[in-house]
Amino acid sequence: LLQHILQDPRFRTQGFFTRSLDNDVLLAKAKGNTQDEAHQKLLSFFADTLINGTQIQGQVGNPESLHELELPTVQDNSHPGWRKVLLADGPAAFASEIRKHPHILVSDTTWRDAQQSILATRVRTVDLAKIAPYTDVAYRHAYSLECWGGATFDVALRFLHEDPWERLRTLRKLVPNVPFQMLLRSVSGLAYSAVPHNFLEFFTAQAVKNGMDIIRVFDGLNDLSNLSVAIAACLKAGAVVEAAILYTGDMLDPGCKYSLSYYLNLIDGLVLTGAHILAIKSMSGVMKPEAAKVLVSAVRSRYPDIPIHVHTHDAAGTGVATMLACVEAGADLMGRASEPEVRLDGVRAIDSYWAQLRLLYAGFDAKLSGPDPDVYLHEIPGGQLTNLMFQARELGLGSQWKETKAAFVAANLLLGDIIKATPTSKAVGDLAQFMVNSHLTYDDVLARADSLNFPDSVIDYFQGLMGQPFDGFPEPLRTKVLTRAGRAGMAGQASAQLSPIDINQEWQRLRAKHGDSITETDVCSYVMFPEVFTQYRDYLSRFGDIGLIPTQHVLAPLNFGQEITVPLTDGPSVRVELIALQPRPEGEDPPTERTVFFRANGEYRQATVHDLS
Ligand code: 3PY
Ligand code: ZN
Repeated sequence: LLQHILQDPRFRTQGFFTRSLDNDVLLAKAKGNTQDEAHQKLLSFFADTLINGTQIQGQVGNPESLHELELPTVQDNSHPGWRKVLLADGPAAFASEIRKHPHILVSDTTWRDAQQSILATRVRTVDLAKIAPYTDVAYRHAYSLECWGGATFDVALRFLHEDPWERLRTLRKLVPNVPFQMLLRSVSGLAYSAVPHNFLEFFTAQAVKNGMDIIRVFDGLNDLSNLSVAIAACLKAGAVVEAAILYTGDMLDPGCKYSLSYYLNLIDGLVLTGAHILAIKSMSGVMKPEAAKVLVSAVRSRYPDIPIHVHTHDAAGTGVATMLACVEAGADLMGRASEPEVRLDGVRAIDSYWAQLRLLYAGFDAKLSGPDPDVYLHEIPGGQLTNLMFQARELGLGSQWKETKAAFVAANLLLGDIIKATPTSKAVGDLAQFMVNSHLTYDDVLARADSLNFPDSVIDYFQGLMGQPFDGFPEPLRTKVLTRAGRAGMAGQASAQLSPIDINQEWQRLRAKHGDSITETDVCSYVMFPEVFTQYRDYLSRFGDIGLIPTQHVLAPLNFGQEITVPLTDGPSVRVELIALQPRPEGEDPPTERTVFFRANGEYRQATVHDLS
């Protein structure tokens, strides 16, 4: 077949006998045809996926179904949606209407926390966009759709090769009626340690401008000064602000340092910031029903007017019981438990879409076999739990997961038995993996701290870039780690101590490097994730925008002889058929170059890629 193609006169006249993928793109560029250039990048993408496997890193095994996802039928819903109230009356009135509302309200986390905790945050925008209009109708009564922030931003750029801002804008257009909610890692923004204050203000303003409604602000150490600074930025940006406390340990255990009075003190401070809503976030799912009842009742009686939003995970299997306890204790309603107004028919229809999607993304599914009360011991947050399990499984060592969990417990104690949510949970996780890989025990770390090369996140934590633990850093470990790293510890709020970023200058610099298409939201991505953003732009120049390619053709190679139609972001869709693959040259091991032959819109084309398989 290959011979046949090579002899085809039409193929020869295309003139694509260039050697490498980059040359193919250059050639198309030289011809001054941007559409041709876009097609060439697309073919390079399919060629690379065929030879080297999916470009969405982290897939273990194959999708369990490659069928087109079936969409539900549209339902009616006469409810106007809470976003109308917000747009008409503003955040404060919105919060007060929420509080007065006689029914419990629901926040759906499928697009953010659920896919982060179950599918390694790999769900692509195109698949969210498909179900978005139905979600806007079926969830019309919902308080919010949590859809952004947390790991979604980083993973979109790093692994999905797509722009998280474009996701926000796309979904916003498709969901005009239900409020959108995001997470903010207090003064870290969406990054892993503090960002300068002026940038935090710029970023949160951009988030609102691009369609965000509600920002839940949490801090990986429950550091009130961090929280206050971040909340002020979000209020200035015009968002509805949820101030969150992170629930850790077992509040009713007298030995636990995170006691009821610890949380109530924190909440007193948060109320003073002017945040519209209080959130209790049990990111690992360790808040037991009885503790939840005590905590929510105490907050409710102290602050009768402020809405309370509870978030938990079902890691130990007690999530539902905890939620019911919170409702009974007065979370987010007028004092009497009342059923939410959820449209079950609509929700069920959407659920069937997600069940199919889960098969498509099966290679990223953490495949939790059921609840595991071990979480009460290790307290690993939901998103991180599956991430660490996944990594342990990828290493293929049966005992690795058990060891990682034990090391996580030891690492948490070494860092001071801290609150654990991004970025502090990452510091604990990185230290745990470092201990497993280097066969270090708790005592080894303490004894050899002056000579160990600790992970960067651990050094950032000890430096004070993630805030201050409420009972101080453990010594002498902190001093030893910082001395070894040549850094000085910071006291007080970190983002105020960082030099402001000249946002215009960054913008000009990025334009000089990547061209005039760079926008202010690109600047935000770059500031928080400089390397990842640069890699993303390099990816675009090699493979183009892959955002609209159907996921079944992104997670699995094309079949020979099957013609598919691929929509492109700029320009009309293109018909692509995979025709032939050059065999690996005899005797040559990878890396080598191989050419793949296609028909695109009826014309023979080729793309040459490095075989790294
Ligand atoms: C994140 O920041 O990614 C979280 O999920 C925190 O719970
Ligand atoms: Zn969560």
